[in-house]
Amino acid sequence: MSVAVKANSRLEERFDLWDHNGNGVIERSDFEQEIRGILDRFGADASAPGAAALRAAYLGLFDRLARAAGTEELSKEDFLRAAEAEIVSRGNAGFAEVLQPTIQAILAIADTDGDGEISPVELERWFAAIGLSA
Ligand SMILES: [Ca+2]
Ligand SMILES: [Ca+2]
Repeated sequence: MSVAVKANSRLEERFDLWDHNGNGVIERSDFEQEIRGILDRFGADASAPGAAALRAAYLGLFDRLARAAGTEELSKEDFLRAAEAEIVSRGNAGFAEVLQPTIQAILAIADTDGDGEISPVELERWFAAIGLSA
């Protein structure tokens, strides 16, 4: 299996995870739900430290993908095309610029004991929050 095909099937899985309401398109409300899910999972609410940054990072990611796709209701095809253009085709730079802010925002919230490190328990909770099994 080529790297491109592998990246594509992972993106397809990501699409299904992000389409929280299962209506076949990714829209802003799906990202809002993702943000709430992450906060819930870590027992945080919208006023928790880091919650605003998480929200900004996720909605920034949505805006970027929506802009690249030219629609605020991304079909799977739209999503794959936008992710390819914004992230995959740009390699490390695309990853760093597009995904790193959301990962950093989650890390800040995932570090529930505030020791500056992510413990195995915190990591497991984080993966569960974004729909990955441990
Ligand atoms: Ca949806
Ligand atoms: Ca920690």
